[in-house]
Amino acid sequence: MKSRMTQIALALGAGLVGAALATSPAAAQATLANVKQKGFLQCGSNPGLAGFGVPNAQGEWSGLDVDFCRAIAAAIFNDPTKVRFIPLSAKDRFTALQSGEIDVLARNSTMTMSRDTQLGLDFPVVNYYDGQGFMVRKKLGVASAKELNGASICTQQGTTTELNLADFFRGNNLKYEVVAFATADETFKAYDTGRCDAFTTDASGLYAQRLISATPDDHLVLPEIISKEPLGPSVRHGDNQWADIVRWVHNAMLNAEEYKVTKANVDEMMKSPNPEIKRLLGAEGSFGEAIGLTKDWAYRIVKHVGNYGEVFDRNVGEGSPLKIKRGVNALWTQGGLQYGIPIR
Ligand SMILES: N[C@@H](CCC(=O)N[C@@H](CS)C(=O)NCC(=O)O)C(=O)O
Repeated sequence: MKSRMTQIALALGAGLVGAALATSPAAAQATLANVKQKGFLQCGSNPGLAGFGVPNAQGEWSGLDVDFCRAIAAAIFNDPTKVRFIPLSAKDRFTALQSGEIDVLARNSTMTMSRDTQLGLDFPVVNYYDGQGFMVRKKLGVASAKELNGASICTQQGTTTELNLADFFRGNNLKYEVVAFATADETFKAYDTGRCDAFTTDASGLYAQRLISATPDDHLVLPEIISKEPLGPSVRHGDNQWADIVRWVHNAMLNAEEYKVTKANVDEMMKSPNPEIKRLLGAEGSFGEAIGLTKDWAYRIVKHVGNYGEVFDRNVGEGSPLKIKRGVNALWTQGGLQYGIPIR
């Protein structure tokens, strides 16, 4: 049977959508012009994942992915509030991007080859390196995912999680029963109320869901990370200028962290003699104009939103309830994988 994702792609003729965008110059450069004309960015967001994307009771959104969209808005409009967050389920997210309902999808979405090449989409950067893990109740008496033979496992539909789960159990010759739901809320509630022996999702999601458990101390995260989940924003294939903007927004935030340019000191840093900082902040060169923006595009990002480290810390790191370590998301200078491409 064809996967749900392939069915969506075929149903929409996603390959054709991508090809049409790639060959029509008007459509190819349409997103930035369209966003400027609307006066705001439409950002496809997670409706309920603490640390990545979630609105509070007042309708104010927060999260690493939410801040990524604010950074794009800051770069374009010098105003991080010029964003509308569109809540999207895992199942509907790529269709919303293909159909033009949103300008960018920033919703803890794993870049995979089929998503990048068969859905008419592109993933310009990875803003969070993740991997899939398992959570169980301590009283189940299991210390490794390999002891889950015969277990029932709660997971979410339309995700890589479902597919990795099948690979892991098949690869280890274990039996399991999958219990899949449409939303994270339903999935975790089902597990939390005893419907499943285990709950599986991206490790970041395990941290986030544990926070809302009725009894957080009753649960244990198992040591295995069974997949690579490079999470990143995506755009429609064919609009290279828009993909460039998304790519360079992330790189600007990484370079700002590397050169210690922060929300608090960015004005001071405008006077820095360091040529890397001069190019980043637009004191030298015209890198912003080359992507359809202004000279001070990266200054605006850091001034309004902060550098990557600041955004990581307040949403998912030590400054947040999740307290996730930088780990592989540390800068390359600290032994991590986040490596800002040079602005020159
Ligand atoms: N990274 C995986 C999983 C993404 C995903 O949607 N995860 C769930 C579980 S943490 C989620 O964010 N759900 C939030 C919701 O639907 O409210 C993917 O791209 O397929």
